Amino acid sequence: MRKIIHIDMDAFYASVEQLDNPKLRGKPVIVGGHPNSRGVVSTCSYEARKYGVHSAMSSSKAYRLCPHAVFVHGHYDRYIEISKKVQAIMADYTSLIEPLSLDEAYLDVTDYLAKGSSATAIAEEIRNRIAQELHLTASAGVSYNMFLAKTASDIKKPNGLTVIHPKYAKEFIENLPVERFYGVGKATAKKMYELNIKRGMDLKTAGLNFLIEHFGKAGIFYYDLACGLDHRKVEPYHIRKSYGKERTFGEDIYDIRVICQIIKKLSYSVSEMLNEDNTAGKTITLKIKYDDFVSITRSKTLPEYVSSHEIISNCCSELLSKTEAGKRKVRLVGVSVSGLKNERDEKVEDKQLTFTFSV
Ligand code: TTP
Ligand code: MG
Repeated sequence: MRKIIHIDMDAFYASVEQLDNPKLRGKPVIVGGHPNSRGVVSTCSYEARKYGVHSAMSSSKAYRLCPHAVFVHGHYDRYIEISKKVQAIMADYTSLIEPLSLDEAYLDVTDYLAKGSSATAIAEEIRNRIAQELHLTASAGVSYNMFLAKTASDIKKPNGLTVIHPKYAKEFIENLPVERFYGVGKATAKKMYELNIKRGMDLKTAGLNFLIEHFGKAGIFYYDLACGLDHRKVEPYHIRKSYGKERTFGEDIYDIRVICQIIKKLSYSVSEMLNEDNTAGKTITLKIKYDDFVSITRSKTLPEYVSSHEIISNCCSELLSKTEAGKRKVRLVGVSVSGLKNERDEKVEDKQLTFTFSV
């Protein structure tokens, strides 16, 4: 049986802000857009969570819920710096580390356990070192697969460790609400509830065929999870799927010429990113978010790999005509390139830099 650890830093961006500015410690801190901007909350300290503030909430709502909170803009370079230090600590225990974002990683320690040691002891040691060396806290989950380790790390947040022993996994999964299952988003959870599937045990009772019938291929995955099986491996090499950039406007835009200008700029940045990594892609995608927050994407796949900003930009302008931009107000435009070549060559360091910052 494998030994998997999932480590997730607590209120990561907000904790780094509190570390760097002692005046913020013990206070509700909100990292993200300014309260009277149209920005969103990236994250907030646990002191602010008591008021109901959470990630992805609009900053104006966060302000209404917690007017005495301190709003700060993110210091992204600093988060990257700390993230590297956290990963350096983890690297002392295994080379099988798969970072999911700046503040979160899976570790497979199966083949790295010293005699008499345990995955739990390693997880505890990593948490202690993060506390002592970096003055930050992390939560950890330990189990025999990735799904259970990640689910476990959330249970005693902040600053906690949870072990899901194989002996107790069956009972744990049976009682787990479907929305906590890996890959089950809001829409899928709603559909499951409509089918009277509320917990792990209901997924198992529904059976493989029923789940495939209603959820397609994903049904197989859900069924396996419900049976305590997750065959995913901790992959130290991240395969990057796309390069993209997007921009939200201060004011909703009608004028198609302005949107074309923005597309040009975004295409330029995306092209630069592709060239820096010496890669190119075949599929160009334009994303538009209208003023009612509905997002759509339009894509085109070219016969050749491209990285040129002109081609990307021209292609997006063409895709723009397939949207309702100009007839409806637009609040966000995004450009991305996927279907990349050299996909398998990318290293872990690249992954860290691709984590998008949602401020
Ligand atoms: P999370 O681990 O989801 O959140 P967290 O570390 O702030 O809090 P928790 O204690 O619950 O783990 O995300 C890690 C960082 O990623 C977070 O500090 C900020 C950033 N982030 C965003 O920028 N936007 C988002 O919507 C989310 C969820 C996270
Ligand atoms: Mg976190």
